[in-house]
Amino acid sequence: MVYLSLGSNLGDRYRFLKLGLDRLQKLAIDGKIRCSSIYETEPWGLVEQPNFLNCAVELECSISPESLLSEIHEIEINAGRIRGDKSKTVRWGARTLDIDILIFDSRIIDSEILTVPHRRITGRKFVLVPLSELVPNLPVPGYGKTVQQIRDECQDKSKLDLWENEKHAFDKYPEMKD
Ligand code: A4P
Ligand code: MG
Repeated sequence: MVYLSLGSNLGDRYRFLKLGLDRLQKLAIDGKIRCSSIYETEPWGLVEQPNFLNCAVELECSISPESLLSEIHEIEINAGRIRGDKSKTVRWGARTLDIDILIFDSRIIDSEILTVPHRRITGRKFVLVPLSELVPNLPVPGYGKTVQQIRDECQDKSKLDLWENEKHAFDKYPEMKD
């Protein structure tokens, strides 16, 4: 079981999230994903940029974490994201679609290209609030705490609200919320 975080703060943010969800659904073993509510969130890190839409997703997949990372990069590129050219990209800056691997089974990975659980998972409400909707009692590998415990202890004060158009969000994915 894999848990991902999706974020967008450029252009038609909801369309980019849906594009990501569509592509992730194709990667899932049974063609199903479970998605949290969508939240409108204040930018974390680099604050002078537009608000994000964020959500978390659960899926079961049979590929390796490294292959999943390549698939994710391809999905991001498909969503028009520019990557790799440092003159055009800014760390923590605005993006059409960002997908991060939060948790991959009980794996703990710290390689040059991949850190799992995500190295900033404990400091970000925009990740922990949606994720705790899906799996509050899941222990986060290597932390000895559940998602909900980490969320409750998180000091991040950035503002986060259910997205006002959230009620329309899952017209296309009625099965996805539970
Ligand atoms: N990488 C290592 N571990 C992972 C992982 N677990 N999942 C590597 C995904 N990628 C991982 O990422 C840089 C490299 O990290 C990848 O190529 C991969 O090999 P990137 O997406 O190219 O760069 P980035 O996203 O600009 O940097 P970074 O440090 O990953 O930023 P974050 O942590 O993704 O933060 N505020 C709000 N409210 N909502 C947001 O969604 N997002 C960010 C981006 C900042 N502020 C935000 C939000
Ligand atoms: Mg990222």
